[in-house]
Amino acid sequence: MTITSDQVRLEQDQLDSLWMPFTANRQFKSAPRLLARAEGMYYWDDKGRKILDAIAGMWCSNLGHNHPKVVEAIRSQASVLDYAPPFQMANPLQFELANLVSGITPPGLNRVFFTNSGSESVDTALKIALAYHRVRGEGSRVRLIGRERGYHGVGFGGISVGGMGANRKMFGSLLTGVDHLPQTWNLAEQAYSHGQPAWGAHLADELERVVALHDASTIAAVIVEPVAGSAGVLVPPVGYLERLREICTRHGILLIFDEVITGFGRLGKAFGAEYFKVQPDIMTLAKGITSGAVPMGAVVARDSIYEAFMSGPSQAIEFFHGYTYSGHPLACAAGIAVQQAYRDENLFARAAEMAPHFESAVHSLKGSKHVIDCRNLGLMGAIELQPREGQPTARAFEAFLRCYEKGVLIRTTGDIIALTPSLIVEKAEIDRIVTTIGDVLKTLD
Ligand code: PXG
Repeated sequence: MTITSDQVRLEQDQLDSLWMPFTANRQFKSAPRLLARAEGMYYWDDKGRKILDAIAGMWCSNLGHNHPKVVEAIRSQASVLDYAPPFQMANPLQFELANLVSGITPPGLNRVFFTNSGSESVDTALKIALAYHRVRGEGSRVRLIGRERGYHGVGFGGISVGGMGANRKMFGSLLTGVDHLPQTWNLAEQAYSHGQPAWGAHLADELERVVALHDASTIAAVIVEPVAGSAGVLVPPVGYLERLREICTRHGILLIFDEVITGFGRLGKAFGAEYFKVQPDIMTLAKGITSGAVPMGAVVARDSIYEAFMSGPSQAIEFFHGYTYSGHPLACAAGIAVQQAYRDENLFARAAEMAPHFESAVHSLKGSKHVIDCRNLGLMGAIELQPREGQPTARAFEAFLRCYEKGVLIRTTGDIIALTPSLIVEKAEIDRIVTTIGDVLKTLD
Protein backbone atom coordinates (compact mmCIF):
# COMPACT_ATOMS: atom_id res chain seq x y z
CA MET A 1 0.00 0.00 0.00
CA THR A 2 1.34 3.38 -0.92
CA ILE A 3 0.34 6.31 1.16
CA THR A 4 -0.41 9.13 -1.17
CA SER A 5 -0.01 12.57 0.18
CA ASP A 6 -3.75 13.13 -0.42
CA GLN A 7 -4.73 10.56 2.19
CA VAL A 8 -3.06 12.29 5.05
CA ARG A 9 -2.29 15.77 3.83
CA LEU A 10 -3.32 18.43 6.23
CA GLU A 11 -3.70 22.08 5.42
CA GLN A 12 -1.92 24.41 7.76
CA ASP A 13 -5.14 25.59 9.45
CA GLN A 14 -6.07 21.97 10.22
CA LEU A 15 -3.14 21.72 12.63
CA ASP A 16 -4.47 24.22 15.13
CA SER A 17 -6.82 22.14 17.30
CA LEU A 18 -4.29 19.63 18.47
CA TRP A 19 -2.18 20.50 21.53
CA MET A 20 0.77 18.13 21.12
CA PRO A 21 2.46 16.40 24.06
CA PHE A 22 6.14 17.07 24.88
CA THR A 23 6.47 18.91 21.57
CA ALA A 24 7.47 22.40 20.46
CA ASN A 25 3.99 22.92 18.97
CA ARG A 26 4.73 26.03 16.92
CA GLN A 27 7.97 24.74 15.51
CA PHE A 28 6.42 21.36 14.66
CA LYS A 29 3.37 22.88 13.00
CA SER A 30 5.58 25.06 10.82
CA ALA A 31 7.14 21.88 9.35
CA PRO A 32 5.14 18.80 10.43
CA ARG A 33 6.64 15.32 10.46
CA LEU A 34 3.82 12.85 9.88
CA LEU A 35 4.08 9.09 10.15
CA ALA A 36 1.38 7.35 8.17
CA ARG A 37 2.20 3.66 8.10
CA ALA A 38 4.55 1.15 9.68
CA GLU A 39 5.84 -2.36 9.22
CA GLY A 40 8.67 -4.18 10.97
CA MET A 41 11.63 -1.83 11.45
CA TYR A 42 10.18 0.89 9.21
CA TYR A 43 7.81 3.81 9.10
CA TRP A 44 6.50 5.50 5.99
CA ASP A 45 5.76 9.20 6.16
CA ASP A 46 2.84 11.00 4.56
CA LYS A 47 4.80 11.36 1.30
CA GLY A 48 5.52 7.61 1.17
CA ARG A 49 9.15 8.06 2.26
CA LYS A 50 10.53 5.00 4.11
CA ILE A 51 12.13 5.70 7.49
CA LEU A 52 14.25 3.31 9.55
CA ASP A 53 12.97 3.36 13.14
CA ALA A 54 15.97 3.36 15.48
CA ILE A 55 13.89 3.84 18.63
CA ALA A 56 11.09 1.24 18.44
CA GLY A 57 8.46 3.97 18.14
CA MET A 58 9.28 5.49 21.52
CA TRP A 59 11.07 2.60 23.27
CA CYS A 60 7.93 0.47 22.99
CA SER A 61 7.53 -1.44 19.70
CA ASN A 62 9.93 -4.19 20.76
CA LEU A 63 8.35 -6.64 18.34
CA GLY A 64 8.66 -4.28 15.38
CA HIS A 65 5.63 -2.59 13.88
CA ASN A 66 2.38 -4.16 12.71
CA HIS A 67 3.26 -7.77 13.43
CA PRO A 68 0.64 -9.73 11.42
CA LYS A 69 -0.40 -11.88 14.40
CA VAL A 70 -0.89 -8.82 16.59
CA VAL A 71 -2.86 -7.03 13.90
CA GLU A 72 -5.09 -10.08 13.51
CA ALA A 73 -5.56 -10.49 17.29
CA ILE A 74 -6.70 -6.89 17.68
CA ARG A 75 -8.94 -7.07 14.63
CA SER A 76 -10.71 -10.24 15.69
CA GLN A 77 -11.04 -9.17 19.34
CA ALA A 78 -12.65 -5.89 18.27
CA SER A 79 -15.45 -7.81 16.60
CA VAL A 80 -16.10 -10.04 19.64
CA LEU A 81 -15.94 -7.89 22.78
CA ASP A 82 -15.23 -4.18 22.58
CA TYR A 83 -15.31 -3.47 26.29
CA ALA A 84 -16.10 -5.12 29.61
CA PRO A 85 -16.11 -3.45 33.03
CA PRO A 86 -13.08 -4.40 35.10
CA PHE A 87 -14.53 -3.66 38.57
CA GLN A 88 -16.46 -6.60 40.06
CA MET A 89 -16.43 -8.07 36.53
CA ALA A 90 -13.73 -9.29 34.17
CA ASN A 91 -13.04 -10.38 30.64
CA PRO A 92 -11.30 -13.75 30.28
CA LEU A 93 -8.31 -12.34 28.37
CA GLN A 94 -7.09 -10.48 31.46
CA PHE A 95 -6.35 -13.72 33.25
CA GLU A 96 -4.60 -15.18 30.24
CA LEU A 97 -2.32 -12.15 29.85
CA ALA A 98 -1.64 -11.95 33.59
CA ASN A 99 -0.52 -15.59 33.46
CA LEU A 100 1.70 -14.98 30.46
CA VAL A 101 3.35 -12.00 32.19
CA SER A 102 3.77 -13.75 35.53
CA GLY A 103 5.27 -16.68 33.61
CA ILE A 104 8.30 -14.56 32.69
CA THR A 105 8.67 -12.37 35.79
CA PRO A 106 11.18 -13.32 38.50
CA PRO A 107 10.05 -16.04 40.91
CA GLY A 108 7.75 -14.75 43.63
CA LEU A 109 6.60 -11.75 41.58
CA ASN A 110 3.34 -13.05 40.20
CA ARG A 111 0.51 -10.60 40.95
CA VAL A 112 -0.35 -8.49 37.95
CA PHE A 113 -2.45 -5.30 38.12
CA PHE A 114 -3.36 -3.76 34.75
CA THR A 115 -3.15 -0.06 33.91
CA ASN A 116 -3.07 1.82 30.61
CA SER A 117 0.33 3.48 30.62
CA GLY A 118 3.65 3.70 32.36
CA SER A 119 2.55 6.79 34.27
CA GLU A 120 -0.47 4.95 35.64
CA SER A 121 1.71 1.96 36.50
CA VAL A 122 4.02 4.18 38.53
CA ASP A 123 1.23 5.87 40.45
CA THR A 124 -0.37 2.46 41.03
CA ALA A 125 2.91 1.01 42.34
CA LEU A 126 3.44 3.94 44.71
CA LYS A 127 -0.10 3.53 46.03
CA ILE A 128 0.40 -0.22 46.47
CA ALA A 129 3.59 0.48 48.45
CA LEU A 130 1.91 2.99 50.78
CA ALA A 131 -1.19 0.86 51.28
CA TYR A 132 0.88 -2.30 51.82
CA HIS A 133 2.68 -0.81 54.78
CA ARG A 134 -0.58 0.50 56.15
CA VAL A 135 -2.46 -2.81 55.95
CA ARG A 136 0.45 -4.40 57.81
CA GLY A 137 0.24 -1.85 60.61
CA GLU A 138 3.28 0.16 59.51
CA GLY A 139 1.32 3.24 58.47
CA SER A 140 4.20 5.54 59.43
CA ARG A 141 6.02 4.46 56.27
CA VAL A 142 4.83 7.27 54.03
CA ARG A 143 7.97 8.61 52.38
CA LEU A 144 8.91 7.76 48.78
CA ILE A 145 12.46 7.94 47.49
CA GLY A 146 13.24 8.49 43.81
CA ARG A 147 16.44 9.47 42.02
CA GLU A 148 17.76 12.51 40.20
CA ARG A 149 17.32 12.19 36.42
CA GLY A 150 14.75 9.43 36.96
CA TYR A 151 11.74 9.38 34.65
CA HIS A 152 8.60 7.81 36.00
CA GLY A 153 5.98 9.29 33.73
CA VAL A 154 3.90 12.38 34.22
CA GLY A 155 1.36 11.66 36.96
CA PHE A 156 1.78 13.62 40.17
CA GLY A 157 3.33 10.59 41.86
CA GLY A 158 5.66 9.98 38.95
CA ILE A 159 6.91 13.57 38.65
CA SER A 160 7.32 13.76 42.44
CA VAL A 161 9.68 10.79 42.58
CA GLY A 162 11.06 11.64 39.13
CA GLY A 163 14.19 13.66 38.80
CA MET A 164 13.92 15.69 35.61
CA GLY A 165 13.68 19.36 36.51
CA ALA A 166 11.73 20.52 33.48
CA ASN A 167 9.00 17.95 34.18
CA ARG A 168 8.57 19.19 37.75
CA LYS A 169 9.12 22.89 37.97
CA MET A 170 5.80 24.10 36.53
CA PHE A 171 3.59 21.91 38.67
CA GLY A 172 3.58 23.16 42.22
CA SER A 173 4.78 21.45 45.35
CA LEU A 174 4.07 17.89 44.19
CA LEU A 175 3.79 15.00 46.68
CA THR A 176 5.19 15.77 50.08
CA GLY A 177 7.62 13.46 51.87
CA VAL A 178 9.67 12.65 48.79
CA ASP A 179 13.46 12.55 48.70
CA HIS A 180 15.92 11.69 45.94
CA LEU A 181 19.09 9.66 45.54
CA PRO A 182 21.85 11.13 43.39
CA GLN A 183 21.95 10.10 39.73
CA THR A 184 24.71 7.69 38.78
CA TRP A 185 26.28 9.07 35.59
CA ASN A 186 29.68 10.77 35.77
CA LEU A 187 31.52 11.85 32.63
CA ALA A 188 34.96 11.98 34.23
CA GLU A 189 34.70 8.48 35.69
CA GLN A 190 32.49 6.65 33.23
CA ALA A 191 32.92 8.07 29.71
CA TYR A 192 32.84 5.44 26.97
CA SER A 193 32.04 2.59 29.36
CA HIS A 194 31.07 -0.56 27.48
CA GLY A 195 28.04 -1.88 29.32
CA GLN A 196 27.98 -1.25 33.07
CA PRO A 197 30.51 1.34 34.32
CA ALA A 198 32.98 0.06 36.88
CA TRP A 199 32.82 3.26 38.95
CA GLY A 200 29.85 4.33 41.06
CA ALA A 201 28.47 1.47 43.21
CA HIS A 202 29.12 3.62 46.28
CA LEU A 203 26.38 6.02 45.13
CA ALA A 204 23.85 3.47 46.39
CA ASP A 205 25.13 4.17 49.90
CA GLU A 206 23.48 7.57 49.66
CA LEU A 207 20.33 5.65 50.54
CA GLU A 208 21.85 5.01 53.97
CA ARG A 209 22.24 8.78 54.37
CA VAL A 210 18.59 9.32 53.42
CA VAL A 211 17.51 6.60 55.84
CA ALA A 212 19.60 8.13 58.62
CA LEU A 213 17.98 11.50 57.97
CA HIS A 214 14.34 10.40 57.87
CA ASP A 215 14.49 7.08 59.77
CA ALA A 216 13.58 3.83 58.06
CA SER A 217 10.24 3.72 59.90
CA THR A 218 9.05 6.67 57.73
CA ILE A 219 10.12 5.28 54.33
CA ALA A 220 7.76 3.19 52.22
CA ALA A 221 9.64 2.60 49.00
CA VAL A 222 12.54 3.42 46.72
CA ILE A 223 11.80 3.63 43.00
CA VAL A 224 14.45 3.53 40.28
CA GLU A 225 14.73 2.56 36.65
CA PRO A 226 17.25 -0.32 36.42
CA VAL A 227 18.73 1.60 33.48
CA ALA A 228 17.55 5.22 33.36
CA GLY A 229 16.09 5.61 29.87
CA SER A 230 14.60 9.01 29.22
CA ALA A 231 17.45 10.86 30.90
CA GLY A 232 19.73 9.41 28.23
CA VAL A 233 20.54 5.76 28.95
CA LEU A 234 22.33 5.98 32.30
CA VAL A 235 23.60 2.47 32.91
CA PRO A 236 23.89 1.43 36.58
CA PRO A 237 27.44 0.96 37.87
CA VAL A 238 28.53 -2.60 38.61
CA GLY A 239 27.19 -3.57 42.05
CA TYR A 240 24.96 -0.49 42.43
CA LEU A 241 21.56 -2.18 42.16
CA GLU A 242 22.69 -5.04 44.39
CA ARG A 243 23.62 -2.52 47.07
CA LEU A 244 20.30 -0.69 46.79
CA ARG A 245 18.53 -4.02 47.20
CA GLU A 246 20.56 -4.91 50.25
CA ILE A 247 19.94 -1.58 51.97
CA CYS A 248 16.19 -1.68 51.23
CA THR A 249 15.90 -5.21 52.60
CA ARG A 250 17.81 -4.31 55.75
CA HIS A 251 15.45 -1.41 56.47
CA GLY A 252 12.14 -2.98 55.41
CA ILE A 253 11.82 -0.57 52.46
CA LEU A 254 10.15 -1.79 49.27
CA LEU A 255 12.27 -1.62 46.12
CA ILE A 256 10.33 -0.71 42.98
CA PHE A 257 11.96 -1.22 39.59
CA ASP A 258 10.40 0.93 36.93
CA GLU A 259 10.82 -1.44 34.00
CA VAL A 260 8.64 0.45 31.55
CA ILE A 261 11.62 0.62 29.16
CA THR A 262 13.83 -2.23 30.40
CA GLY A 263 10.97 -4.76 30.37
CA PHE A 264 10.22 -7.25 27.61
CA GLY A 265 13.61 -7.97 26.17
CA ARG A 266 15.28 -4.58 25.91
CA LEU A 267 18.36 -5.90 27.76
CA GLY A 268 18.26 -9.36 26.22
CA LYS A 269 16.32 -10.86 29.13
CA ALA A 270 12.63 -10.57 29.97
CA PHE A 271 13.30 -7.85 32.58
CA GLY A 272 16.11 -5.79 34.04
CA ALA A 273 15.55 -7.70 37.28
CA GLU A 274 16.53 -10.90 35.50
CA TYR A 275 19.42 -9.30 33.65
CA PHE A 276 20.95 -7.79 36.79
CA LYS A 277 19.89 -10.72 39.00
CA VAL A 278 18.42 -8.24 41.48
CA GLN A 279 14.88 -8.85 42.60
CA PRO A 280 12.62 -5.89 43.27
CA ASP A 281 9.43 -6.10 45.34
CA ILE A 282 7.34 -4.39 42.68
CA MET A 283 7.87 -3.80 38.95
CA THR A 284 6.14 -1.23 36.77
CA LEU A 285 5.59 -2.17 33.14
CA ALA A 286 4.07 -0.68 29.97
CA LYS A 287 5.34 -0.11 26.40
CA GLY A 288 6.65 -3.58 25.42
CA ILE A 289 3.76 -5.38 27.13
CA THR A 290 1.75 -4.77 23.94
CA SER A 291 4.74 -3.66 21.85
CA GLY A 292 2.97 -0.30 21.75
CA ALA A 293 0.11 -1.63 19.59
CA VAL A 294 -2.63 -0.77 22.14
CA PRO A 295 -2.02 1.36 25.24
CA MET A 296 -1.43 -0.78 28.31
CA GLY A 297 0.62 -0.90 31.48
CA ALA A 298 0.90 -3.24 34.43
CA VAL A 299 2.28 -3.47 37.92
CA VAL A 300 3.67 -6.76 39.12
CA ALA A 301 3.86 -7.22 42.89
CA ARG A 302 5.50 -9.83 45.06
CA ASP A 303 3.02 -12.55 46.09
CA SER A 304 3.38 -11.62 49.76
CA ILE A 305 2.41 -8.01 48.99
CA TYR A 306 -0.82 -9.19 47.37
CA GLU A 307 -1.43 -11.60 50.26
CA ALA A 308 -1.07 -8.79 52.79
CA PHE A 309 -4.09 -7.08 51.22
CA MET A 310 -6.21 -10.26 51.40
CA SER A 311 -6.73 -10.07 55.14
CA GLY A 312 -10.13 -8.36 55.71
CA PRO A 313 -13.59 -9.85 55.11
CA SER A 314 -13.67 -11.58 51.71
CA GLN A 315 -16.58 -9.45 50.46
CA ALA A 316 -14.62 -6.22 51.06
CA ILE A 317 -12.74 -4.49 48.24
CA GLU A 318 -9.08 -4.80 49.22
CA PHE A 319 -7.50 -2.02 47.15
CA PHE A 320 -9.47 1.10 46.24
CA HIS A 321 -7.78 1.71 42.96
CA GLY A 322 -8.25 0.88 39.27
CA TYR A 323 -9.07 2.36 35.89
CA THR A 324 -12.08 2.17 33.58
CA TYR A 325 -9.78 0.64 31.01
CA SER A 326 -7.74 -1.69 33.28
CA GLY A 327 -7.31 -4.92 31.31
CA HIS A 328 -9.14 -3.58 28.26
CA PRO A 329 -10.03 -6.45 25.89
CA LEU A 330 -8.20 -4.95 22.90
CA ALA A 331 -5.07 -4.30 24.97
CA CYS A 332 -5.21 -7.84 26.39
CA ALA A 333 -5.68 -9.35 22.94
CA ALA A 334 -2.68 -7.39 21.67
CA GLY A 335 -0.66 -8.24 24.78
CA ILE A 336 -1.33 -11.98 24.47
CA ALA A 337 -0.35 -12.02 20.79
CA VAL A 338 2.76 -9.96 21.54
CA GLN A 339 3.88 -12.20 24.40
CA GLN A 340 3.38 -15.28 22.23
CA ALA A 341 5.42 -13.71 19.43
CA TYR A 342 8.27 -12.82 21.81
CA ARG A 343 8.31 -16.44 22.89
CA ASP A 344 7.79 -18.10 19.49
CA GLU A 345 10.42 -15.93 17.81
CA ASN A 346 12.79 -16.17 20.76
CA LEU A 347 13.24 -12.42 20.62
CA PHE A 348 14.73 -11.77 24.06
CA ALA A 349 17.58 -14.14 23.24
CA ARG A 350 17.87 -12.53 19.82
CA ALA A 351 18.29 -9.12 21.47
CA ALA A 352 21.07 -10.58 23.63
CA GLU A 353 22.77 -11.98 20.53
CA MET A 354 22.55 -8.66 18.74
CA ALA A 355 23.78 -6.63 21.74
CA PRO A 356 27.55 -7.02 21.09
CA HIS A 357 27.17 -5.78 17.50
CA PHE A 358 25.03 -2.90 18.75
CA GLU A 359 27.67 -2.09 21.38
CA SER A 360 30.50 -1.91 18.82
CA ALA A 361 28.33 0.16 16.51
CA VAL A 362 27.42 2.69 19.20
CA HIS A 363 31.05 2.96 20.34
CA SER A 364 32.27 3.37 16.76
CA LEU A 365 31.02 6.95 17.08
CA LYS A 366 33.73 7.69 19.64
CA GLY A 367 35.93 10.36 18.07
CA SER A 368 33.13 11.70 15.83
CA LYS A 369 32.66 15.44 15.86
CA HIS A 370 30.92 16.76 19.03
CA VAL A 371 30.73 13.33 20.73
CA ILE A 372 31.72 13.30 24.43
CA ASP A 373 30.39 9.87 25.45
CA CYS A 374 28.95 6.66 24.04
CA ARG A 375 27.22 4.14 26.30
CA ASN A 376 25.14 1.01 25.92
CA LEU A 377 23.46 -1.95 27.54
CA GLY A 378 21.46 -4.62 25.72
CA LEU A 379 19.67 -2.78 22.92
CA MET A 380 19.79 0.59 24.68
CA GLY A 381 22.43 3.02 23.50
CA ALA A 382 23.27 6.70 23.80
CA ILE A 383 25.63 9.12 22.14
CA GLU A 384 26.16 12.27 24.16
CA LEU A 385 27.12 15.48 22.37
CA GLN A 386 28.90 18.54 23.63
CA PRO A 387 26.12 21.13 23.91
CA ARG A 388 26.41 24.16 21.67
CA GLU A 389 27.66 27.16 23.63
CA GLY A 390 24.65 28.95 25.19
CA GLN A 391 22.16 26.75 23.28
CA PRO A 392 21.64 23.50 25.16
CA THR A 393 19.72 20.80 23.20
CA ALA A 394 20.00 22.68 19.87
CA ARG A 395 22.81 20.56 18.43
CA ALA A 396 21.16 17.23 19.23
CA PHE A 397 17.80 18.41 17.93
CA GLU A 398 19.44 19.41 14.65
CA ALA A 399 20.99 15.95 14.50
CA PHE A 400 17.51 14.49 14.97
CA LEU A 401 16.10 16.60 12.10
CA ARG A 402 18.95 15.77 9.72
CA CYS A 403 18.81 12.04 10.50
CA TYR A 404 15.10 12.17 9.79
CA GLU A 405 15.80 13.85 6.45
CA LYS A 406 18.17 10.96 5.72
CA GLY A 407 15.44 8.45 6.59
CA VAL A 408 16.46 7.42 10.12
CA LEU A 409 14.29 8.16 13.15
CA ILE A 410 16.34 8.71 16.32
CA ARG A 411 15.37 10.36 19.60
CA THR A 412 17.13 13.05 21.53
CA THR A 413 16.90 14.13 25.12
CA GLY A 414 18.91 17.18 26.03
CA ASP A 415 22.09 16.81 23.98
CA ILE A 416 21.95 13.04 24.06
CA ILE A 417 20.98 10.84 21.12
CA ALA A 418 19.15 7.71 22.28
CA LEU A 419 18.94 4.50 20.26
CA THR A 420 16.58 1.67 21.19
CA PRO A 421 15.73 -0.39 18.12
CA SER A 422 13.12 -3.13 18.05
CA LEU A 423 14.36 -6.57 19.03
CA ILE A 424 14.04 -7.68 15.37
CA VAL A 425 16.72 -5.23 14.19
CA GLU A 426 19.28 -6.60 11.70
CA LYS A 427 23.02 -5.87 11.83
CA ALA A 428 22.86 -3.95 8.55
CA GLU A 429 20.15 -1.73 10.03
CA ILE A 430 22.23 -1.02 13.13
CA ASP A 431 25.14 -0.13 10.85
CA ARG A 432 22.98 2.19 8.79
CA ILE A 433 21.74 3.94 11.94
CA VAL A 434 25.23 4.74 13.25
CA THR A 435 26.63 5.58 9.81
CA THR A 436 23.81 8.07 9.31
CA ILE A 437 24.42 9.62 12.72
CA GLY A 438 28.18 9.82 12.01
CA ASP A 439 27.56 11.49 8.64
CA VAL A 440 25.11 13.94 10.18
CA LEU A 441 27.46 14.87 13.03
CA LYS A 442 30.11 15.88 10.48
CA THR A 443 27.70 18.42 9.02
CA LEU A 444 26.75 20.06 12.34
CA ASP A 445 28.25 23.20 13.82
N1 PXG B 1 8.46 5.03 33.48
C1 PXG B 1 9.49 4.97 32.62
C2 PXG B 1 10.78 4.36 33.06
C3 PXG B 1 9.35 5.47 31.32
O1 PXG B 1 10.38 5.44 30.47
C4 PXG B 1 7.08 6.07 31.89
C5 PXG B 1 7.29 5.56 33.14
C6 PXG B 1 5.75 6.64 31.56
O2 PXG B 1 5.10 5.89 30.60
P1 PXG B 1 3.87 6.52 29.79
O3 PXG B 1 3.28 5.32 29.11
O4 PXG B 1 2.92 7.11 30.77
O5 PXG B 1 4.46 7.53 28.83
C7 PXG B 1 8.12 6.03 30.95
C8 PXG B 1 7.90 6.61 29.59
C9 PXG B 1 11.88 9.29 25.79
C10 PXG B 1 10.52 8.97 26.32
O6 PXG B 1 12.08 9.27 24.60
C11 PXG B 1 10.37 7.99 27.27
C12 PXG B 1 9.12 7.72 27.80
C13 PXG B 1 8.03 8.42 27.37
C14 PXG B 1 8.20 9.40 26.40
C15 PXG B 1 9.45 9.68 25.87
O7 PXG B 1 12.78 9.52 26.56
N2 PXG B 1 9.02 6.77 28.78
